[in-house]
Amino acid sequence: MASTKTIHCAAVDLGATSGRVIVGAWNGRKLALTEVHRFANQFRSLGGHDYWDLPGLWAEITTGLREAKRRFPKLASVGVDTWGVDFVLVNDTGRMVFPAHAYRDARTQPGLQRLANTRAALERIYAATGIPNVFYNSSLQLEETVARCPAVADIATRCLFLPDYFNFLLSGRMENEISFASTTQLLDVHGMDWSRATLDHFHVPAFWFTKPIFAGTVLGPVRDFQELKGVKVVAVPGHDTACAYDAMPASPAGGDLYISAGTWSLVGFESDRPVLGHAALAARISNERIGDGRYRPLTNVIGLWLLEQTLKEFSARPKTDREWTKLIKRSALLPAFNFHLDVTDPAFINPASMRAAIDAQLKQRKLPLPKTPAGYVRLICDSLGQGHADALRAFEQLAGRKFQRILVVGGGSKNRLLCQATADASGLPVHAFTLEGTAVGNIANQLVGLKAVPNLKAFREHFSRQIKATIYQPKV
Ligand code: LFR
Repeated sequence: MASTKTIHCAAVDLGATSGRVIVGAWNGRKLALTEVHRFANQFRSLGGHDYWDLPGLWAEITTGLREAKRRFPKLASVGVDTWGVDFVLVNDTGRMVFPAHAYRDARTQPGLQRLANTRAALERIYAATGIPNVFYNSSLQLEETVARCPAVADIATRCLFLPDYFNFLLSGRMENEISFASTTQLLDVHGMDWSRATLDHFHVPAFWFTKPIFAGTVLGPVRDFQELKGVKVVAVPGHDTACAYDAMPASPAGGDLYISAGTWSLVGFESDRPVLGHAALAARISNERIGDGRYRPLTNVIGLWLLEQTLKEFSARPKTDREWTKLIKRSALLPAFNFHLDVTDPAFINPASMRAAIDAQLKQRKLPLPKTPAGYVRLICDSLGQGHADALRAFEQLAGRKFQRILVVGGGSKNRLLCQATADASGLPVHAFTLEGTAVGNIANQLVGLKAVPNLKAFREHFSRQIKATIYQPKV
């Protein structure tokens, strides 16, 4: 039975370039969102390494939660999600004993190469974890940390991934949550616990982890925070992409491919089974988990990072939504290039200049360079659309599925050039939902944890009725 009382839940949603605190008001049928706080996020370099500013993030989270409580005094709960893979090493009292590195730090490059060159190990690890060899994997990060700073194995007793760490600061409970655990390349793809063989391979101490909990677990009340007395901390899917997928107004019949389009484009679907084997490894399919332990096989396409980093270099870059729309309009009027960028180029991961990295690839391929910001936007959006379509084809072939629609949420849903390019390259209609999908999924899981909604399926049914898509039909 739907409750008639309105319930307020706060989603803390941290992305690599921005964070927000959004309050959802659920009246038993509809969800209304209010953004109460938004802030920029970035990693900073020190002595050649990249780090997150955790005290700064915590200050923003607490500011946002105070504001949430001030505006919604009956605030029932809070849930935290962040980008994947990054972690904090702590001791028994929860004290941070090692600085939190940012996943784009180049320290994992030697480990990445080593594994790439060891075919047998690579295949064994993929068979065990369902996660391909990607530069940001927590496995490679932890391997480097333990190898370069061996004393850490003595002083750290626990590895908390970022949402786990913020959940701990809020509730006092140290847990590892399953969706986030699945991004690490350390979880057993066939079970719900860590892969001992993989931990051993990377020399990562097994005692740093506990068996992951499922999303929806109520961790307890907020502690040490007078203003938030009585607010419950609910473990939501800690991985932002898992939250975004949970918000998808998917057809219950299946047949929808999902894209969470933000800093990265995460192209994937929901499944009861992982997609494994040689071809899946070659196609870089990541078998990440939904908060209930089921699978969301996905491919990570470089995403709007490419666009944001390129435009940063033009003084005339758009700053407001209106300026963005104008630039996209101008780009859409340009003739399409008769080539695409190779969006899998590792040079795009963290270059000093993205524009120079793009130009270098084009020069090397003896292709002409775009002349204006609009030209870069056109080339980037068309290339990302092609990257989305390539991922779709790999899934259709490897998972034996046929997709009927592509659902897009996240910042990229507002980019009509990107959505149209995706429709054209894939030959499928793209349904774009301009909503904070990640926050919606975060809140939906809190509602299930609080038993205000029986399950995510029921939430989706209500929510699908509430939102409208902009539909892009394929032109070619
Ligand atoms: C998106 C995301 C991706 C993950 C990447 C790195 O924000 O979480 O899913 O692959 O960031 O963690």
